[in-house]
Amino acid sequence: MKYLIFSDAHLDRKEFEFIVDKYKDDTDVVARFYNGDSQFEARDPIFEGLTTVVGNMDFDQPFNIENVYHSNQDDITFYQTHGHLYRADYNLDTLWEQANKFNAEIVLFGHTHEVVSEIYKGKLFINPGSISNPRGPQAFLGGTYVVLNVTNEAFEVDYFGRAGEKISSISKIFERKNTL
Ligand SMILES: [Mn+2]
Repeated sequence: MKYLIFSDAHLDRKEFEFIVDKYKDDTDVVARFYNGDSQFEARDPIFEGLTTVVGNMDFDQPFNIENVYHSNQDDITFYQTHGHLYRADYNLDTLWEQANKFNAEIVLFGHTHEVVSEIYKGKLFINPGSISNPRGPQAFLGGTYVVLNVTNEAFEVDYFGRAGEKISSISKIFERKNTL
């Protein structure tokens, strides 16, 4: 099945809505994760159907700090948080420790606005980058998001640009047997 993962829109409502609309009728997409820092109100209808968390620039109280999501379809557990509370700027260890409390094998975060997809100590870490304010080596792409495709054998992390075009150069495939 597929999982939409995007983050750090920072008031770019038009792009946020473009991404949600693009996948809203895709029945292969079983969950839609937004990793924080929209700067929209938590009750904003834009979040309908999304699993979301609070970012350091979200000052509305009702957002969750973290979410644990188990997919029965793929028998995997996701841990989602923005990252500012777990030292995502510095390394993946603090995030790893937190995700491991919930036996999550996939860790979703944002905050740094930098693209990350790697297996670290048996967990797949995904930062989709920012859709509106990218930083780091992939900033020249102008903004990115992810569609994760899970099969019996693999995690396919597909990156897309703001116009919905696939970016093959940074998309990756990981074997599931390499995660715990
Ligand atoms: Mn941010």
